[in-house]
This record gives sequence, C-alpha cells and structure tokens, in this order.
Amino acid sequence: MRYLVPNDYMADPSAHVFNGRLYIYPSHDRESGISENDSGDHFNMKDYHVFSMDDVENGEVTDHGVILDVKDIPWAGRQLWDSDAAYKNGKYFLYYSLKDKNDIFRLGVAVADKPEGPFISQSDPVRGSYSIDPCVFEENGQHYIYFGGIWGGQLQRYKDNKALENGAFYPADNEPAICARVAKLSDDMLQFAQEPQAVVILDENGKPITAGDTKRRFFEASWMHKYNGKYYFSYSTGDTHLLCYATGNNPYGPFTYRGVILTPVVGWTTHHCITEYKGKWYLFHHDCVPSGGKTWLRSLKVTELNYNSDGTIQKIEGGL
Ligand code: FUB
Repeated sequence: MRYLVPNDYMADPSAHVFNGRLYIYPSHDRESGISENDSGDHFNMKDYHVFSMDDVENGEVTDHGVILDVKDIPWAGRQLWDSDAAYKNGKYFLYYSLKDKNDIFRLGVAVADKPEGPFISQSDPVRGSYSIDPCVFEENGQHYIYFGGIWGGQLQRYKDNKALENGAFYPADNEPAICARVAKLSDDMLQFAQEPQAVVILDENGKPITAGDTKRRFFEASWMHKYNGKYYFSYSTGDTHLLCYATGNNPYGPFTYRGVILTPVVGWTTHHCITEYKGKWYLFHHDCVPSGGKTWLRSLKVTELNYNSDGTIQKIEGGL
C-alpha cells in the first residue's frame, strides 16, 4: 500500500497506461468551507491535475500541474467531480463530471495532444448526458462510456434517459435498483453514439439486485476492466461504503454480482479504478486517513490486487 500524493488531496483515481507510462486522473479535493450534506455540496472542486509514474510501487510520482480549470469551461456551474481519460487517433480525451449553470450534473469532454494536457474543453456538455462519474473502456477501437451516481449524483432524476418531471424516483426496497448507464462513444469521441443503456447487476439467482440490497446495489463510481476474457464491472455501494464487482460476457452486461473488492475505508466515499501495469494488477483508490477523517479531503492510494484461479478478486481490507 502506498499514498501517492502526500502533499495534496486527490480522490476518485482513473489510471491508464499511455506510451508505456502510467497516468492517474484524480479529482482534486480542497477545503471548500461548505458543510457536509447528502448532496455532496462540500465536494466543490475547481480543477484537475494529472500524475504519472513508471513504477507504481516505488517510482517517483510526477505532478504535471493543472490540466483543466473550471474557469475555462464555458458551460460550468460548479463542482468538478470524478473524471476519466482515453486515447484515440493521436488525441487524448478527458471526460469529466460537472454541474451546469442550472445545477444539473452533466458529462463534459476536453481534448489534448498529450496525456498530461493541457486539455481544452468542448463548449457544451455531451448531448443527452446526465449524472456523474464517467469511465471509458476501449475494446477493438470502440470506446464505451459508463456513468451514473445516485443521491448527489442525480441519477434518480432520470428514467429512460429523460429527466423526470416530478423530480426523482427511488424504487421500493424490493424493486430493481437504479442502474449505472453505458453507451458507445461516437467516432470523434465527443458524443454518445447510442442511447445510454442500463448496466444490470444480477444476484446469484439471476434476479436484478434490489434497491434495498444496499450492500450490493450500484451507487456510483463505475469502472470496467477485462481479465481473462471476462468483463468486470466494479462500483461503490455509497452509503454502505463498499467497492464491489460483478462479471459478464460483454461490455453491456448483464453482470452477475461476485463480491467485495475493498471493505470500508476511513471517510464516507469510496472510489477506485483497477489497472494493469508491468504485469501486475493494482487497485487505486482513496481514503481520509491523512486529513484526520475529513470526508471532503481524500488522499490517493494504491495497493496490489490479486485474482484467485477461478477469476474472483481477493478482498482487500480498507482499514476502517
Ligand atoms: O469526488 C466527488 C464524488 O465523490 C465522486 O464523483 C463520487 O464518485 C465520490 O467519490
């Protein structure tokens, strides 16, 4: 286990290997002075940095500085939340979560010539986008974007990709839980190429995980990776503070719940990515130990992740 950025507060890591080097795109936490609430108003972040290294366990971590600032995003309201990055045809794309001027979360895209930026934002959010926590997964040249988060992430305000007129809908405890979404990205990487679809997570009996099953249902923080031909959709259960995973046979699912990756950490949120580098798999995540438990001041961590021979992931203790 290693804290990667001991002199600043960084959270929600997305790690990718570009040109043989590992790059991490985190949220940049700050002391906003806003008191903690269930909508996450205290997470009032204003910019992103990117970090890189060539040795995850012992190597020097390079801070490439600010790669995108909220003041340079034409459609910005407030709160730069989780982001992810992707590469295609000589360009790097940063997908980010941000509230617009009407306080509605949307997904934005910024483009750069290098993985360390600087990134220039598009002047409008992705058409038809909503909610938070983009994660981009590439396979055979096709990119898929996963997204969504309930409570402060506003996913409960949408059904069939339309905003609900009466505000929000939370299913009853015995009804299927709200799902993350996935859509193909367009060839130019700037728009959805299809209507977002639900990422359904099934239990051991092939039934959708219910809303009342709070230790297994999706809350936020989607991540997709592939291991030994299987698709692993991993996510946070939010108010029960677990990182879990489910496996499937294609990028859309359905996925079958398989277990816990990380038990609760110090802090409220738990958010991660799983990335292979130089032959080892790593779980990048965050906790609030260095800030003394301040939930809005999170610190980036990495630990090795191991699989059992049947493809299940060995559970990691979060340390709470
Ligand atoms: O960093 C703000 C939000 O906290 C993220 O978007 C969520 O996933 C949670 O980690």
